[in-house]
Amino acid sequence: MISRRGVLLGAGLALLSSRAVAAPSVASIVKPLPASDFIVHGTNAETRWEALRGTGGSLTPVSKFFVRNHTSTPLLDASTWRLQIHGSGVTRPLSLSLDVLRSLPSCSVEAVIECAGNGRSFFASQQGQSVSGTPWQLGVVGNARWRGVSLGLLLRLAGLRSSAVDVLPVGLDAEYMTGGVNLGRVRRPLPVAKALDDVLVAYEMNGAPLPVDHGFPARLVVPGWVGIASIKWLGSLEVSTSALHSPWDTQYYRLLGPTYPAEGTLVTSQVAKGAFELGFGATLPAGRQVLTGRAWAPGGVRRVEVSTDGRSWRRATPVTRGGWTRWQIPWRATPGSHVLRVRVDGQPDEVPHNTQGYLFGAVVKHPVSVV
Ligand SMILES: Nc1nc2c(c(=O)[nH]1)N[C@H]1C(S)=C(S)[C@@H](COP(=O)(O)O)O[C@H]1N2
Ligand SMILES: [Mo]
Repeated sequence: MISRRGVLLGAGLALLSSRAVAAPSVASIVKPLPASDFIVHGTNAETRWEALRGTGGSLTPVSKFFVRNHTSTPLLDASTWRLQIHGSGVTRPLSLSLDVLRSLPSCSVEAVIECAGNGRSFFASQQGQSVSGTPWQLGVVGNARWRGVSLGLLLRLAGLRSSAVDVLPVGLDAEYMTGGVNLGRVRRPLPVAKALDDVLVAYEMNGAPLPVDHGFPARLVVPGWVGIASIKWLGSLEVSTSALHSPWDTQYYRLLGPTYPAEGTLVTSQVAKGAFELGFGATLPAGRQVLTGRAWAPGGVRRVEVSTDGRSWRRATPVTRGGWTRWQIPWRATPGSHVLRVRVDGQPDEVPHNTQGYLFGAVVKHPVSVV
């Protein structure tokens, strides 16, 4: 006999699955994730490069910006939200409301945020190496204009001690469970030297309040560093006169492998990369055309070269500069299969293996067919 409860449950599941078809978003991410713009991996969504081809300017529109969530986007109440700055490294602990944060002198920066695992799938497909983690292609990177308050200013307002060494930003999303272990809130120490350099506590993205999936009401933006440094849904900053640690600097974000020291090398800066505004395996019409793409490197891009014949390289022309460089190059495409490559600031053909597949900085082979 089927119980009433069972029937209700069945009806509920049917409703859920029809909703899932109608709304192309995953539960952990709030914004829509149309298949034309994103490839969804679990709680995360990577941007399709071909979806950026038609966009103007150099910024990634919020609607196409990748989302990397360890758990789910939390819906925080801006009226009760506070940013706590505390710890042995400050003399005047602060608790700042969003209104107070917004009333402080602001600055804006155009900067790329990129996941340390961007390009991870190419360790396997190009180098035959197995790595753990989400097999991203090249789409966990985006460029936005961020507005907020300089972290250096906030630390000085809190009475930063000259003996302070580390800042630990903590996110207000749920605690992260993996393999049955609770690693606690997403957090990752940042050296005071970087915190005082160019880091922002951002409350705006591309001229509008920070969207919920990208850290509303405020997040860190740590230019040039791996995405995990840019903690979203920022709740507190512990400032300490002794070194701080979390699983995000002791267990993750270390380069471990045959060419690295036994304890691994901590991942901080990103590496130069480039991508075509084309899908992998895209079909293009034969004849004269213009290939377009983008290039990015922590200190800015110096040289973008493209190969369309598997042998020679030609310089691409920069079109816009900023957090990243949009570039273009003409190509006379002949029918058949081709491998396109873009090389930024002399990227190598291969990179040393690391077990967690971070910083894939080698030139990526991009197959296309021309008809
Ligand atoms: N609180 C919190 N901050 C976080 C994360 C997270 O899951 N929780 N993910 C980090 C990682 S790994 C990356 S790559 C970037 C992604 O930023 P985005 O989702 O705005 O693109 O946020 C970082 N900040
Ligand atoms: Mo990331």
